[in-house]
Amino acid sequence: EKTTQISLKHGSHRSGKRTDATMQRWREYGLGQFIHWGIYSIPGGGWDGKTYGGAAEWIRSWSGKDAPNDWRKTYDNLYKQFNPVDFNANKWAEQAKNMGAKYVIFTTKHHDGFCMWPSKYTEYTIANTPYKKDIVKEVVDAYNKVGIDVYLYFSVMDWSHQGWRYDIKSPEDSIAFESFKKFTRNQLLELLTSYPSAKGLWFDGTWDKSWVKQAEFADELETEMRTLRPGLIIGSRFRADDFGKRHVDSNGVMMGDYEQGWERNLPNSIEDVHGHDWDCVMTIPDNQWGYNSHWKGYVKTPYNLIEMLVKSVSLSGNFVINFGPDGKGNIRQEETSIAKEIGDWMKTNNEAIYGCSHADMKKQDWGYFTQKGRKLYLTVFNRPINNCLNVEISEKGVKPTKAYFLANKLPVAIQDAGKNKQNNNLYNIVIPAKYISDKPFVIVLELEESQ
Ligand code: JFZ
Repeated sequence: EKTTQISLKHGSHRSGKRTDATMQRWREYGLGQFIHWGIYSIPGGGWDGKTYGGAAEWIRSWSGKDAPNDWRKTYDNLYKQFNPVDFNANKWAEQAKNMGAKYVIFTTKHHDGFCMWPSKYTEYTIANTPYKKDIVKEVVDAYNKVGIDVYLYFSVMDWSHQGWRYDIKSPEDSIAFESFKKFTRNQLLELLTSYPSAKGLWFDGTWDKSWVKQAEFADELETEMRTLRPGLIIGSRFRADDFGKRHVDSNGVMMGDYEQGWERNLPNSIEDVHGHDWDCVMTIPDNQWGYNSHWKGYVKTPYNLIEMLVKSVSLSGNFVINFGPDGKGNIRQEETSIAKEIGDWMKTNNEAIYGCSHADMKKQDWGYFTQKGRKLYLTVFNRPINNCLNVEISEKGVKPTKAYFLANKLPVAIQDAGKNKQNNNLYNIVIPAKYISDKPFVIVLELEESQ
């Protein structure tokens, strides 16, 4: 713990979690969907018969070594053929809803700078493609219609803007970057004004020195956006403090409303979370966000993803699964079937997810605890040979009152497992031997009121 506080003009402006209803709604989502869709979805990780191993949405940056010389020029003209004839925002929204997602994060602009909305601050937008229509609007409207909250992904780094710099080393860089800052502010205010139902912004591409040096500008812009849209939710990845410290300021206090650092990575214990709100964004293959026609390596199964979801909620976080539609607007078969399987599981078990959070219980090897009020949810991934789920109740003197399967409310026996030196609140929840399941399942354990 730090005892002396460094004086910061542009550090965090709050300690502890947000307490308002809008943020509480975010906290209760449990499951979200990420969509990476843009010009990179046309080549889909390959070009001229070559496939590339890196993340497909980064393909423009690989010109040089093994890509054709004019690749960047080719890439920058791809928008002239962007015409996703199969795109149907309502169909995507329906699929997300059936999967059980409560929020979606949609790429309005990735690192290449192509805008999926008709921004008036650049020509490089959807308005100048054969498709013409405002895709951000279609997505926002369709998802809102089925009750899913929308968050706008926005990359600050923009390879298409002549003022973008990785660092500022000369007066020329400085002048160029000033024009870029103005452009960025314009675009963000434009997005917030054009899509007022969007609940928040998901920032990316903020790691370069040029941006890290803009503590004052970014802080003021954040305030301006929050004033324009009270309740707006912004993660920890937007700005740096006076000393260039990101996510968490020089006094160790998180900047933004939730920790955005859990990218393809999960905390392992509640200590890892440091009392922050957080979400984890996860790809289905190893590291592909945009469409890649040739998924290589291990592809996560619905079982893997459900375990990550339950683990996230057990540590009071949200879990967000990425989808990368192709250049025509189709969600690939692999993703569709994963969404369906997760949705089937969620239909039976979502009570263990929505509105649930960390339970103050000793972690057990059979799976994860989540909690809402006096109900504990035991999601079982590793069924013990003896069918006994060990439970230690941390709250002194509190007894479990009943246990039952979430799926059908059939009762499950609670066996007093005695006491040991550390704890006299040990129980076995006994799974009936004849109960067979090929999927993770949930047992509800109700507790007495606190003493
Ligand atoms: C970024 C992007 O570069 C990538 O294309 C994708 O959009 C992803 C969601 O975000 O990649 C990141 C961002 C953050 C970290 C790593 C890769 N991080 O915090 O470790």
